[in-house]
Amino acid sequence: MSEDADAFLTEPGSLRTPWIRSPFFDAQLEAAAVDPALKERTRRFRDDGYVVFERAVDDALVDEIVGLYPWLFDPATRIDPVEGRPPVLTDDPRRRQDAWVVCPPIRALATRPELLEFLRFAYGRRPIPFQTLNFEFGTEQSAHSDAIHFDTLPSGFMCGAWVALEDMTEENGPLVYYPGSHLLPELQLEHLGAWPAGGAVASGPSYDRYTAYVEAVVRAKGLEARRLTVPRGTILVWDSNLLHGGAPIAVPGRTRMSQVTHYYFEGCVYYSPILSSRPLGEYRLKVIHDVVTGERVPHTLNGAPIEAVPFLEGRDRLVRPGRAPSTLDVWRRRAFGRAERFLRKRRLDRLAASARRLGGDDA
Ligand SMILES: O=C(O)CCC(=O)C(=O)O
Repeated sequence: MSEDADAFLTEPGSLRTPWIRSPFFDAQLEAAAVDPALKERTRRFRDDGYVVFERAVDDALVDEIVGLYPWLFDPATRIDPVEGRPPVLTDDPRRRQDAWVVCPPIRALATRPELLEFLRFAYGRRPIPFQTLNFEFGTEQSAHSDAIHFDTLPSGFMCGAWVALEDMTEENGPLVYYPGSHLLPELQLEHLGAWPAGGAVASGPSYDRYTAYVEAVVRAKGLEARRLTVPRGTILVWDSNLLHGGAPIAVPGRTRMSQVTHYYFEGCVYYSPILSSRPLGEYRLKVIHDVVTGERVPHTLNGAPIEAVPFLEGRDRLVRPGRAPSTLDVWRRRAFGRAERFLRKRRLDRLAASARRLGGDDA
């Protein structure tokens, strides 16, 4: 066997996919010298698309976060921007985005070392918590997967962790999730025959088409919906492609305090599929900050630098640094390319080779 083939079989990082999605995962997991409970949990995460850590968060931390809620959700609260950090978004009355910037306990929950260690093991790369969402009430959101909002190049390096900040019951609109749905094809707009909208918000005809698809696929595959009725302090981690949403609030006015953290992984390009066109190579890149360090995270492809060239409607095209051709370059290449083909047809090979060189292609 070649050394390269051997490396694919035995070294988890050889294939640049999340480890849990690698075809070599089972044998490599078997060989890993780690706690059997961690192995079992990781295998279940791969098979089911989610894993639950019951009562994993200490009461004191949950109390601290809940203690912030009256201030955080008071419509009169104004939060000043913090230099070099994302803004805390308060415009949606039902949720607070990136409150980690000003609330240390929310940041502590998003960066729990045990969770980061689990994710590092399952994905084979360092996790980067990049967004927190705090909810006071159930979202009643329709089923969706995070993969339509957040993906990476290479794909799949994303997941979410949902934390109950109070007991979850049938009354307060618990989280709904569909075990195994992460194995459905990972959709991009081209699969729906749709084009990305301009602007930064994932709503409009493309999103409607996406939710119609989800409704249909749940019915066609007979996917079972489970409700997460669990005690406070419980965490559910979902694979980016797991379908989930919020159940209706059965008793109006009942709170359902929860926190979601979204994680990317290092060494990727981070983008929003619903606002991008992958076949055209146009990406709506995400500006992300690592909640652990507070620093901006650069886009790289497996660690190699990538440059974004602004294109249309907030989308960028990606190039390796220094390799973005100017318009003049493109014209030159085209003209000499034509000349090369013309000369080759007439068997003027030496002249054709010169045309190729002058076109900027030495290979
Ligand atoms: O909390 C919920 O009901 C759903 C949250 C959610 O879908 C998300 O944050 O991606």
